[in-house]
Amino acid sequence: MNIITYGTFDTFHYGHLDLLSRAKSLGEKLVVGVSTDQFNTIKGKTCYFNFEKRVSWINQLKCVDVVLPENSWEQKKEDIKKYKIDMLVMGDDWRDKFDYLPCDVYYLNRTDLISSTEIRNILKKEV
Ligand code: C2G
Repeated sequence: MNIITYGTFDTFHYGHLDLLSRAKSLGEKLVVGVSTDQFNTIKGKTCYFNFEKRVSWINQLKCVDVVLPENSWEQKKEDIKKYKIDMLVMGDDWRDKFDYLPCDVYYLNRTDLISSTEIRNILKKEV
């Protein structure tokens, strides 16, 4: 099974890693779309680290097979076709949001007590 997931992965942390490793365990190949800085602006998200840095972390992960830029909400359908995706996996903060897509969609429990927002706030205080 080919799995896909998407994320910003700012201040990469164990919540992201547990999501990605659980997603990979559901199939043979894991494709990860990393939100570009421009797309994060559309998402209304500000990042502490830029796209190049965030992609570099994901590229180093053993559980990840393909990394691609996420430029828009709409590209998921093309990605699913291009990479012959069987299942989209997301954390359950996205529950029901992607059920319209032409593949299985599976929402995994988010990891508690850790978030990029909290880490960013700590980093900002340190400056
Ligand atoms: N996540 C998690 N546990 C956390 C934090 C995040 O399981 N403590 C999961 C999220 O549910 C998501 C993935 O890790 O599935 C990436 O989280 P973000 O980097 O916050 O991604 P987001 O900004 O939600 O972007 O088109 C989809 C969007 O690009 C998702």
